[in-house]
Formats: sequence, structure tokens, C-alpha cells
Amino acid sequence: MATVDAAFPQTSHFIGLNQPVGREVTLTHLAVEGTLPPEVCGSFYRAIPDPHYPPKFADDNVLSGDGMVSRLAFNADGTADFLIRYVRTARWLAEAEKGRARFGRYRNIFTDDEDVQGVDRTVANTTPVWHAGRMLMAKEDGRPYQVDPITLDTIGSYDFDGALKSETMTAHVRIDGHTGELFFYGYEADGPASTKVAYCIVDASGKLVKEQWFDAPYCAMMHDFAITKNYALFPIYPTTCSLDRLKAGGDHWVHEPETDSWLGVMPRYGDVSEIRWFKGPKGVSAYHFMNAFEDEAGVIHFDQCLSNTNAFPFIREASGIHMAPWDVKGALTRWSVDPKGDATSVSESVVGPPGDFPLIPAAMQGRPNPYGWMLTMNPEMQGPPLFGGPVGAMFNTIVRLDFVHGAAEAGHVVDALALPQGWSINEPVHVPSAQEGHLGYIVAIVDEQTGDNQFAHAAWVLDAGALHAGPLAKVAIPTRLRPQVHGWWVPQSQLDKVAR
Ligand code: V55
Ligand code: FE
Repeated sequence: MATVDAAFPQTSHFIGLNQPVGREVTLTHLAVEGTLPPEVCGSFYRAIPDPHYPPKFADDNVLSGDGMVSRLAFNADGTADFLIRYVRTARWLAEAEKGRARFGRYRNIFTDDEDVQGVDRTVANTTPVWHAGRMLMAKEDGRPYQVDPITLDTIGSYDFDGALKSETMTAHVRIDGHTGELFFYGYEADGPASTKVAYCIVDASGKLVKEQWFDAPYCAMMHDFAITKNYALFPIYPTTCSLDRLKAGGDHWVHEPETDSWLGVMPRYGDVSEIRWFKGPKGVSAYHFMNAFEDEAGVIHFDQCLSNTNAFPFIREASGIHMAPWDVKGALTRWSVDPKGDATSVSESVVGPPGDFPLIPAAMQGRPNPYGWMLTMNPEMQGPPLFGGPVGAMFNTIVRLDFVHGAAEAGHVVDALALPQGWSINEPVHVPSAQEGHLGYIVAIVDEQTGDNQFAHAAWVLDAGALHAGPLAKVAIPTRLRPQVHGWWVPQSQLDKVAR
């Protein structure tokens, strides 16, 4: 139980919480402790990278791991089930056939075995995206894989019934809660290091109705994007790719501290020729965005978990950026632009604490969000955070921000739950309340280090308006878990509608 898996490189990417789980799990009738609110009726899905085989190259990173999808199902009888399944991608099947890794370095086709050239190498490991009754496991380097939302069995690569031209769809989509439309994009849309970006709209029934391509200012890691009621926003940060570097067997990404960031803004139903590029600061980076919205004056506000360099240590190392972890600074940062004004750069303000995994109720997507949640570090914690994930440090605190009532000097933080030393919390999902004025519920997986290379995991259900009160309900999950990338909540009413 406490043994390390010596078949994997003994680097930060494969030890401790990052040690691969390596197996599919079926746990049924788990006890739900406490009082589960009736609204928390449905399933919580999570995506995890978990390499099936030790990597071809010892310098592999967490992001390369084969996609695993988990489902925590709250059952009608008051118990819960927990399933983990590999996504059986073309890559997973090709490797399973030989019983070893055949694909090489992170997002570098030139390091793959000769006999798998041309095989889809995406690992579908980043977000379980639920839309129009379909569950898609997405990763930004390829097309998503569709999985059965009940059994988690892999259905296959998904291209919107042959309509999608882009070779990629990112893991960060935006669904307008008012129209039910899915907005997404794919970068490196026609191959590695390309500046081509595909911007797509899928109607509420799941039909891809529009796909347009444009050129980004340079080939950048475009991890997330945003919509407002009337606009689509494409932020560009200077973590860049070069084909020559890939051909030489090098790293996909290098961060460039002296290169400008950009915010592309276009009418969301408009033509890509209408994109206006607003200049941002040099050298910054962000993975995840809380939201974007227009105010009464038509000014767009875009809130992002921004940092002064790329947050991933292995990308900084590949870039020759030597910074102590405490010199990596960040904050929830607002870029404001007037799409009809004359200014050609963003205006920046700090609106929240450092951290990541921002969350708003799905209904507020692209509209003003008076409040939201995110993960951060407890500044009062004595001792180091739990080691894990691509950054190497897990978050230990969840906060609620109130942009109306919270003090700006306090980063709008009005409520917090700080976990004890040795604990961490993964990306939460939001479950709406049936009660008017109640902020709903939060579901998240928490990890606890219980010994040398020993961990315990549980799902916690929190009152989204009273985080400090601690869990209303808990489900202990008696199996080892790797840190989650992203999660999704699907209400039981929607699962019941799925034709099976
Ligand atoms: C991220 C995750 C990825 C990836 C690129 O969290 C960026 C950010 C799990 O894969 O390939
Ligand atoms: Fe992400």
C-alpha cells in the first residue's frame, strides 16, 4: 500500500500523490456520512492523467498521462458509487497491444515510435465536458473522446458527426446558461506549432453550427477562453511552441518573459475578421479564467488567475527561467477593455487572491457574477503544502469572493475553509440550490496524507454560502487517487434523459 512504483521515474511527476493509480476501480454502496442536501442528486465527474505504462523518456511530465475518468454517483438509496476507467484512446489501445509506451515526449510527435506515426496521440485527460447529453473527455492537443456517462466505457473519438474540421478542441469550453449553446475553440488546429485557431459554436441540441479559423499573433498555449453575452475572448500568453524545437526532439512549450500578451475580442456570433487585439503585459501567464461579462457601459471585464510567469515548474525549466517558488506571484486579475473604444491595450486591476480553479454558477456564464469561488493557499499555514499535481503544490483552502460586498483590499474574500496541514482540495464543482437566495453547494475531492506515501481521499459536500462551516456530507473513497485536473457536475434529471 505504501510502496512506491519504481517502474516509473522517481521524479516529482510520478511520486507521492502523483504516483500513478494504474488501475480501474469500481466501488459501490459507499456510505454518505452527514446530511446530503436533496439538490445534490446526480454525478460528479473528474478527469485525471494516469500513465498506463512507464514513459519512454524519464523527463516525462504529469500532463502526458493517459486520460482516466471517474464518476462519483449519488444513489437514490442514500449511498454513493465511485468508478474509475481509462479512456481507451487510440494511443491507449496501441500501447496496450505492446504492453509498453510507444509515444514519446509531451506533445512531440517527433519522439514517437516509427510504427505509431499517424495514430491519434491525444490522451483525453483534462476535462469531462457535458453538453447535449454527451460526455466528452477533452484535452487541448486533440479531438475529444466520447464516453458513456453511466458506465464510463469509451465510445470513441468525437468530431460532431463529421462536422469538426479542427484537429483539436480544448478542454475549456463555455456553455451559455441562457441559450444552452456550447462555445469552444481549438488551437494548433491544423498541426503542431501552427498559429491556426478554430472558433466553434454548437447549438443546444449538440449540432456544430459554425466553425471559423483565424491566426493567433503567435503559437501560444491557449488553455482557456471566455464568452460574454455578446463577445468571445481569446487571451494569448507568451508560452510558445516552435516546429524546429519539436523536430529536434525538444519541449513543446517555452515561456518568453519579454513577449507581449494579447486579448482577442470579437462579437461572439460575428466573423473572425472582426477580432480586435488588445495588448496586455509582457511575460504573464494564466491557465484558468473565472468569467467575463459586459457592464452597463458595454465595457468587457475579464477575470483570470494570472501569474507573473508560467506556473508550471517544468515549463520554466525548459525556458531557462530560474525562479524560486515564492517569486512566482499571482492574483485573480481583471482585464477591462472597451470593444468600441480607442484604447489598444487592456487596463488591469487585482480583484482577488492568488490561486486557481475559479468557479461560478453555470447560469452566470458570460453574465455579471456577483460572487464566485476559487482555490488558494492558507497564508497562515505552518509548513509546506501537500506535494502534487503539475505545479508540485496542492491547494489547501477554498474561498468565496463577493464582488459586491467583499472588501477589495481583502481580495473580495468573504468566506473560507482552510484545511489542516497535510490536506489538499481539488477543483470544486457547483450544484445550484432549489431555494431562492441560497448560494447552492460545492462538491470537491479532498486528499489527506496519513503516512509516508499514504493518503486518504473523500468527497466533501459544502454549503457554498458557508464554506467555513465545513462539510455537510462526506463520502470516504477507499482507493488511491491522483490529483484531479477538472471536474463537472451532471444532475440526475439530465442523466435520466440519456437514451441508453
Ligand atoms: C493543463 C493541463 C493539461 C495540459 C495543459 O492544467 C495544461 C493545465 C492535463 O493536461 O495538457
Ligand atoms: Fe485547465
